[in-house]
Amino acid sequence: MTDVDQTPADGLSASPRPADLTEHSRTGMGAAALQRAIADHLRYSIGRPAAALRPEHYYRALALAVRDRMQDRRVASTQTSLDLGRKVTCYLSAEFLMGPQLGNNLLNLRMEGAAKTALTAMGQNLDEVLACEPEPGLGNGGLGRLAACYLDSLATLERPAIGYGIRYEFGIFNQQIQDGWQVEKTDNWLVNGNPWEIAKPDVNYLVKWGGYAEHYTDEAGTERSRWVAGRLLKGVAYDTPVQGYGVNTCNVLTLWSARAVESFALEAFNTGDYYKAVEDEVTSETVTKVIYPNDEPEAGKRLRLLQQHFFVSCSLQHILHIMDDLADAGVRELPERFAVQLNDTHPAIAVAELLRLLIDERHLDWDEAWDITVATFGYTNHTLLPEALETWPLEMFSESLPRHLEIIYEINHRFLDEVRAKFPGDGDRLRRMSIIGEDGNKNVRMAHLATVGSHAINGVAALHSDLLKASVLKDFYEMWPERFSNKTNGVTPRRFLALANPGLRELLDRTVGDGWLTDLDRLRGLEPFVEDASFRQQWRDVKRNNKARLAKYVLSATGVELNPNWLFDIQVKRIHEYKRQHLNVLHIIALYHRLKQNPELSIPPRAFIFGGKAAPGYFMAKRIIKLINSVAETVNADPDVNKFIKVAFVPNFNVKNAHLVYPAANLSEQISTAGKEASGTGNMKFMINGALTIGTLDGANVEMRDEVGGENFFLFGLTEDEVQAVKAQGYCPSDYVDGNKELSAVLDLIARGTFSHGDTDVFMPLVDNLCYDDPFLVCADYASYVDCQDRVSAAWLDGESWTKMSILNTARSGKFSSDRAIAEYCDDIWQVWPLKVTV
Ligand code: 26Q
Repeated sequence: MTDVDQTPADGLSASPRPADLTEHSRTGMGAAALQRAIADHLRYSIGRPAAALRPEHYYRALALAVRDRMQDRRVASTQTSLDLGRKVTCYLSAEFLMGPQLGNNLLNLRMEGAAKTALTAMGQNLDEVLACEPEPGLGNGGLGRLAACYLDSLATLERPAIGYGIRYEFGIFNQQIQDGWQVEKTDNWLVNGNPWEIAKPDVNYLVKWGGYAEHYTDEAGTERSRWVAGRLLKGVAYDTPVQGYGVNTCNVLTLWSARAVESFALEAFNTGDYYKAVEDEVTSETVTKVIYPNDEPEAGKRLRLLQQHFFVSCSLQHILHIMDDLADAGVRELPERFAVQLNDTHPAIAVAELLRLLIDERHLDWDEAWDITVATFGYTNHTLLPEALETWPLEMFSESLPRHLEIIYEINHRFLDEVRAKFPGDGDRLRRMSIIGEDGNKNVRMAHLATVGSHAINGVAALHSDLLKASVLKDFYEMWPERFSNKTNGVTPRRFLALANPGLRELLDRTVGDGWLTDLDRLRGLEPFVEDASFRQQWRDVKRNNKARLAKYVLSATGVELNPNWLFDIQVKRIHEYKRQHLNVLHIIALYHRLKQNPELSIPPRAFIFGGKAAPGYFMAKRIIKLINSVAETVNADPDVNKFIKVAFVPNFNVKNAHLVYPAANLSEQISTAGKEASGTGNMKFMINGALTIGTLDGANVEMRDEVGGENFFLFGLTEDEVQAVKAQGYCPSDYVDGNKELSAVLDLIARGTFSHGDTDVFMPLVDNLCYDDPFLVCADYASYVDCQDRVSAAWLDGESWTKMSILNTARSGKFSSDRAIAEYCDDIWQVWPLKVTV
């Protein structure tokens, strides 16, 4: 924690009121004003008698007081960008995994000291109050958290921005572990209200669905189309302020919530089936009820398409509404005023929706509307996995969005003409590039729609962007090479270093000064201290405390006791076969096997820690969780082995407990099959917190290794090229199993029921999958992985050398700040520039 800051920090101006003890209680940045504000909110907003106040009431009161302080900056930020006619980034994302807000907002306002002082004076403890905040789990994992990191960086870099998304009433399910299995519980994050959001019932838009498209000739004799909806919904805005660090810029996250439409509005609107629409009123609100998990086998759900269309339509209508209010610009200036980024294909329907709004509702002609659309949108791709590329069955699409389908046909027609002109006589290319897929049943390919409708397309790590250009979007790259670029992901050091790791924050402040928090490259200043033995001891002390903090949490959450002196080896991320948590488990079982075979054996002790959710319908992923817990149960209870290894599965991995996890790692597991993980961002969160990585040449691991140096990174496994080659030769996992005694023994232990009380059925599907199919080359990479882990153990024995490598990982992690990533997006794609806000 930094010193108690009673006065506003540099860059954060206070309101034009006396900045002393008489500071205004809505805006004053000092402890005294804040204490008065908390007292006011306890009385006037929460309305509880003093005797009935508990920490959660202080949480809400403090949150409201902090929100008040952001509100002045929020209003000033919008006003400044509108007045000066500055371009704004709109980040469209079906997910924003924001994490708890109070600690982060106090940090960014530089009010942590004031909050501590104020609460202490009121007999409360800040940490206890912070712990009361529920997790707003409006995302699945990497993609949603990336959107949240990018909002933090946009505000910190003083770039005007709006995040647009969905206000899910229920966030991602809470994971419980029962008898080793994942059990899903609904996440009712709004039960006690949400102090951060401001409902804006007057900011609302109508959204159509179903029905049919109609063609007519207007009074001037022009042929036009209109959409006669089968159903109408209303979207209402909820605004959450997003405060930049140490600046006055406070941007906004606007999330849309679905409502039934009042019947007068139904009449005013030309709906196809009025009575059906009225009946549907009760179900309107289900549209934003719950977030869909990724990796669901049955992903093509109509409600999911409705969610996407709903939030996209509201957001675009809102943007056009702002354009209408501008005195100095018409809708034709849209690309000069707004850059709209599509976070994966989930909002890709925006391409057709913007055209519809411009052509059908504003009567622009096609060419004009098309040029505006392409100049406005950018598209970020987050996956190469063919099964994860979004497509919608044509029939469902035409029933749901009939006018959009017509528009997509027109886009496709004109686009394929262009392809024909550039590559004459290449019918195969036309089939490959068409927005309408004909593979099996006809479908709409959302990645093709997003690509054709955008002037800029990017991948999320260098390797991923290269593979994108060489595989799924190869034809498009050949058509428009200048539209493609790479934007390697980043993470915000405010949340994932300063907030999550206060011990390291303090050490860094003392060592390199506090500028690193907004200029992460300054961590390079740590490099000379690598040779300073007393600094290394301080570094170890910080890590040791973080490990003790995590051990305490793991004990309370699982009953497993971990020794903070052991090597903490951690893999936290969504459970997926391509991420290969089972490869990690095979290594643990190999150690178990060695220790059981050889009672004399002594190995450096390690705690293996896992965390992550599986999609509820993902059979294999759920079995991997069961295997981890079963191995944990067996290993932890066996005195022959539990002196050397222990295993824990942290239930319900989320942003809140991630704060405890990343800072406690000695070793970060980034072991996906090369070519499968687009980037990864957890890998970066571990690195900035001083963990060493064991990893494949996949996603951003490649660039992390380039930055830190191969000598400070544990590399193993096939490269992407080698993976392709092995597959081309007809990969046969049993060759690898038969050729490796230890691997055979390990698989045999699982199959024989060693970890399942003799049950030979429960893990059979997993073992069979590895032996006969192994789509992610676990067996092919096994030997290389286990060898590498032996090198890790050897390296751990030299504590001084390990510490040096740990320091260098943090020192050389500057590239992976989301500030660097956002600066690249702003400079290369969005043309959105810094804007100083004064309040
Ligand atoms: C799609 C259709 C229906 C229901 C759900 C979905 C859905 C939802 C979320 C599909 C995918 C996601 C999330 C994907 C994701 O998190 N991808 C990750 O993005 C990170 C940020 O770029 C990368 O670092 C990871 O490599 C990538 O896996």
